[in-house]
Amino acid sequence: MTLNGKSIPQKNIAALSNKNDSLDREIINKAKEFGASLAGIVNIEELKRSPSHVISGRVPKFGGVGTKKVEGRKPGEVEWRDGVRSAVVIALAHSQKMPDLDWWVKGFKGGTKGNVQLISVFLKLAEWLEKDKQIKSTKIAYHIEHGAVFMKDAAVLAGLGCIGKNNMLLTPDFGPRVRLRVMLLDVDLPSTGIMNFDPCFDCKEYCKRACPQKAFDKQVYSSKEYGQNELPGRTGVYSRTECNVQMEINISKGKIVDIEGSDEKGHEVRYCRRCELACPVGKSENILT
Ligand code: B12
Repeated sequence: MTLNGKSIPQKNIAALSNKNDSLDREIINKAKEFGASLAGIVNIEELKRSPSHVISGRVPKFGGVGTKKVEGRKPGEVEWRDGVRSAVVIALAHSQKMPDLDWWVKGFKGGTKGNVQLISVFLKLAEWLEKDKQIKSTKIAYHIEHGAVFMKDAAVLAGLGCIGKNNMLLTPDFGPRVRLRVMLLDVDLPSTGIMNFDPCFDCKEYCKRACPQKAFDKQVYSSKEYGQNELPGRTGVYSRTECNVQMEINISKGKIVDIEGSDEKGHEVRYCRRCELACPVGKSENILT
């Protein structure tokens, strides 16, 4: 195990954690105490080898919603920082009963109310890690071009759930109705581990049928072409270009609203969640379409 790039003597590793709890458990419990619905740990070397990180530089370039133009950075290419060994992945439940958690407001710091909550969990966790455990953490962005990692892969390796046929992270308790955030650590922890969970196995694929743009109707990527079996939509049937058409429609239907906690106004967008809300996995609040 290393800390701040230096290896720590075995006896000090024990001192980092409580008598009865391993360090990873302690971090996970703290993240939940600070407001995360789910939390886990992913090892960075493992994350680098995960499907999205391996494929992202090879799939056709995408400059749609969820990407940023940054000088000197290729779209969708992750930049790995030195000294980073593991990461904490957290999820916040975005229940259908609280749709405003997901509404994106241009001009509102954090973008959505849900994201503000995720950021606040990491602010508290970073402080606790530094003070109580002398562990350095690095808060990272949402957009890959601003320094993020592919969060769904991180969440799967951290044991939060699996990738469903709707191409989203599915969790046992909340289905796909969660939003994610990742914070990097300089301590070398193992991944919490992949969960044995596949609710899509014999599902009637409500998600795919719910898509207004038929984004799951064609084979877009193949294992033969990309040399890996874990593809967008699991088998390569998810088209982000088609999905993005719907996102652009949602943007065009956005409206000007007051920004909470300020005198400013912003443009509010309610992005499509049809493939997500149609999923029967998780709590009983779902709509089956
Ligand atoms: C860019 C982006 C978009 C773009 C492009 C999406 C894309 N998939 O290419 C657009 C605008 C279209 C989009 C749409 C949506 N997005 Co988006 N998006 C992102 C962003 C910033 C990067 C995603 C990306 O580029 N992936 C790379 C592409 C190449 O891979 P992929 O299509 O995801 O497919 C990979 C996985 O399926 C994986 N995989 C498949 N099987 C397996 C098995 C294992 C074991 C593992 C480890 C991995 C794995 O491998 C595939 C690659 O080969 C992330 C945030 C982040 N930093 O990660 C949010 C994110 C993925 N989006 C999210 C959401 C919620 C949405 C939408 C529902 C819109 C909305 N209301 O917010 C839709 C859902 C689309 C869908 N069904 O996938 C959430 C997903 C939460 C969840 N529960 O999964 C994220 C994580 C953001 C967040 N705040 O939490 N998004």
